[in-house]
Amino acid sequence: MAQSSNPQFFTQEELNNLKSTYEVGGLEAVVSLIRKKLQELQNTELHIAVTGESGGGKSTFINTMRGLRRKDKGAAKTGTTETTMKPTPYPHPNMPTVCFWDLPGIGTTNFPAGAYLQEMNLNKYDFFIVISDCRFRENDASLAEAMKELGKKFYFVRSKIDNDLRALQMEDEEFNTDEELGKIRNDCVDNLEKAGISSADVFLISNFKLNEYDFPALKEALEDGLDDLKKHIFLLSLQNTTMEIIEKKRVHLLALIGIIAIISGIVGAVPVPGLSFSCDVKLLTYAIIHFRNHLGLDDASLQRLADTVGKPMGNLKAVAKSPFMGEINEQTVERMMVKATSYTIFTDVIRFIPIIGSIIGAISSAPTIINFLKDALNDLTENAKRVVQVAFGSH
Ligand SMILES: Nc1nc2c(ncn2[C@@H]2O[C@H](COP(=O)(O)OP(=O)(O)O)[C@@H](O)[C@H]2O)c(=O)[nH]1
Ligand SMILES: [Mg+2]
Repeated sequence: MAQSSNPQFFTQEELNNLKSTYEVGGLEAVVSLIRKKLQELQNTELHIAVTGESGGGKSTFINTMRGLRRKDKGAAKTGTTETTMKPTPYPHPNMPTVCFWDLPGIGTTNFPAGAYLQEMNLNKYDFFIVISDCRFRENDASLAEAMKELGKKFYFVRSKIDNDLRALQMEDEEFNTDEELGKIRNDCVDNLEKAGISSADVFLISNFKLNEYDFPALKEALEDGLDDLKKHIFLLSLQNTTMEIIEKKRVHLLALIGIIAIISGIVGAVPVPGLSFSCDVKLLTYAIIHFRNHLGLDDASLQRLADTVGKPMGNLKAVAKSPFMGEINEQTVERMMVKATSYTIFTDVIRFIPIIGSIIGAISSAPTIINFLKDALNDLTENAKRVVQVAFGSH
């Protein structure tokens, strides 16, 4: 499947179809295709399987990836010894279509891979993460082999790196962190090779250090391994821990604006007082709330981030202030629309989907809608960046 750093909601085939539909049936005809795409995006699911020996850090990893701590509602219980082999789903709190599955001990000594794999519906998972806090064993490798046969991606994660480094520190104050990490990595790779998996990517992480060691690289690799719609929802599900993540989210949401402008400029449109065109205020309201939630600016996400970094939520909220952070409903959006100015330059919005450009050109309200949503998105992005600065900054 084609990989790209830019979001591409439409395949080339769909774009061609859009083009010919537009040429024959005009705006009305393409709207249903575009709606369908939006629906498809909403229905897209991502299932991430997390497996490995008991105690390796699966449950903690699943919580960390969802921005949860062990005491939070919906958190996976940590530090327990599994007695069940039933896969347990843990949906993302903000994006329930992204679901992590705890698959305890598949491929471990107690449950040899071969027989067990047969019984489980492993095909439904998009990729597999094998977590270990020590060496990867033969069973991890046989699991990987089975995944390869199914055509599934898998990633090896070596957890609890913070413990390894702490132990080294106690033994010897003078050590080179990179060198030591290199040794651990090589040891993992060697073990996997011995078990028959060559040139595996191993990510060294601490579940408690979100921006350290290979955690950022792991998130990037997981994202790179996904195609467009799944990539989109995975990215939006990530907790805002770095500026890069926020910037990527912005680009993905920006690409949605063209699609929203087409639908809200044509379907179910209501006239906005003071403006010379009609638009679907409901859809715009929905879009802004959607942007806000996925940029981690709703109260629940802010609270989770505050808890993650151990700072009062008030400190984070204090820097997230703008009209788009206030009450958003159809009335407030309508009022804001009236104040919005209309430009005609919005090439960055349509850059991702060239054919959409000519469709947008035929909608009189599109420039205003696009600009309005772009302003909202940029404003919210700035808020999100300020929040992350406070969360991970030294004050
Ligand atoms: N220091 C450290 N402890 C961890 C890390 N990940 C998990 N743990 C701890 O290891 C223990 C087992 O983790 P858990 O997630 O329950 O493992 P599971 O059995 O694979 O689900 C718990 O006490 C966790 O707090 C990590 O990255 N660093
Ligand atoms: Mg567990």
